[in-house]
Amino acid sequence: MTQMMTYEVNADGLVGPTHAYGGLSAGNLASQTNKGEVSNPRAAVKQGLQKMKRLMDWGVPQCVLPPHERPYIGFLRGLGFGGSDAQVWERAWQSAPQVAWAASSASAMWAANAATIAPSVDTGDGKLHASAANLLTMLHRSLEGPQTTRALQALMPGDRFAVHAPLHAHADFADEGAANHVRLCADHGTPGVHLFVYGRDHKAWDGQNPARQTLASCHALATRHQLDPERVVIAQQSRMAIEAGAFHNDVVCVGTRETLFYHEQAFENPEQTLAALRKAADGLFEPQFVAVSAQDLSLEDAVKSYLFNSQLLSLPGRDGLTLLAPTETQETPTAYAVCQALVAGNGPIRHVEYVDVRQSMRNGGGPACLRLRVVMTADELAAINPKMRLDDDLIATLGDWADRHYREALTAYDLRDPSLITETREALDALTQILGLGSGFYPFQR
Ligand code: SUG
Repeated sequence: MTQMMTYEVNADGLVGPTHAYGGLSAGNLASQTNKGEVSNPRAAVKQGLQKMKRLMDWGVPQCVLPPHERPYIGFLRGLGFGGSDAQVWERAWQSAPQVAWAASSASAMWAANAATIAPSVDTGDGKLHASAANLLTMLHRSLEGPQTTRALQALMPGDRFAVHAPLHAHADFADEGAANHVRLCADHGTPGVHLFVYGRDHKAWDGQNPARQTLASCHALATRHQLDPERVVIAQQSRMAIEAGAFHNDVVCVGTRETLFYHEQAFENPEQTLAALRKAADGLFEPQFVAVSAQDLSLEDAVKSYLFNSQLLSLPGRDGLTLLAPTETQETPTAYAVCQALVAGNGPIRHVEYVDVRQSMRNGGGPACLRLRVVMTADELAAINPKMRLDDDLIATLGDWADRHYREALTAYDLRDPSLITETREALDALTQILGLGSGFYPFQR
């Protein structure tokens, strides 16, 4: 039997025009440290595009997910702010600045939190399943789910895709998407093992930093995606990692194909987790575990360098896996030493390259946060919205679009400027055409 070509498609979130440093995420050290800094939206969107181009040039099918409508005036109206759009905006800033900050956040750029994906080879009904995340824990992120669902439907139209709305909006089902999920497999097109990682169960959480992903949501995702229970592993993230600033598991762990690359303090019960993965992979493949010890890299340096928030890629024409790490990894001596050792050794990770996504990193979003991986067969890939797939023309068009519509710098004061409302809507209207998103894609267009 000839096996159909299958691809690990990457869909990156396009950084929105209101990219800013609001200090909105408790437990995310970069977000807290850089609160109030001046941001550079144009540089940010360009850094993202450069990264996407790098993957595209490596032969990875690369798609783009549109930013959401921000400032989100409709959300503020729902909270009772009235008058013209400009008045709504001004009143929100006056009486509830934290809510106004949330309504302006460009956080949908972190596509690893957009959804959890199950490739069709793994699902009971043979469809590719995608569940938009509810992101309930942080106010600014809780606004994303419905628009993300629309974006995923625009990317993956038709019956072969099952795009689900976010899980029920209750704290027990708090879900942060693929940032807490890893799929391992022999080859993208063969059946895989799904590792779901949760921070807390239904009991009260007594940690300092919020644990965002729940056990119940992991179960619910595995069930609605019709995964084989024998190929599912649900593991607890270590409390220590969360308290050290790993607000998502992808800050301390990344995996692809047979390989899981992780910090030894990533899981609450590491031996149990590895044994469960071995068992779930039995008969499919031999998992390769690449652990980094706390002695070689403290959790503190793991969080500072974002080593594990790299993209781990199996690239056409290259032996072994390639790690695309943030520049901060190169600049953190301990993390850089780990990378040097990987390349010098004969483990599964043979290449390490670096990418500058500093604008995103200052909010705690590394290379892996910016992308959602969607394993697709050739037929599925042929069925996606072609206008959301990156090629050199689209890169150039989006670069021009950003030059036209994005500000070079944005301060907290600039965010309050009511002209930002029209400015961002013009940008998104133009983008709707470029990406073929259909009519009424954004709330303000309806
Ligand atoms: O949810 N930062 C995001 C970063 C998300 C990173 N994603 C992954 N690890 N996959 C978050 O904490 C900060 C926004 C601000 O402070 O303005 C923020 O939302």
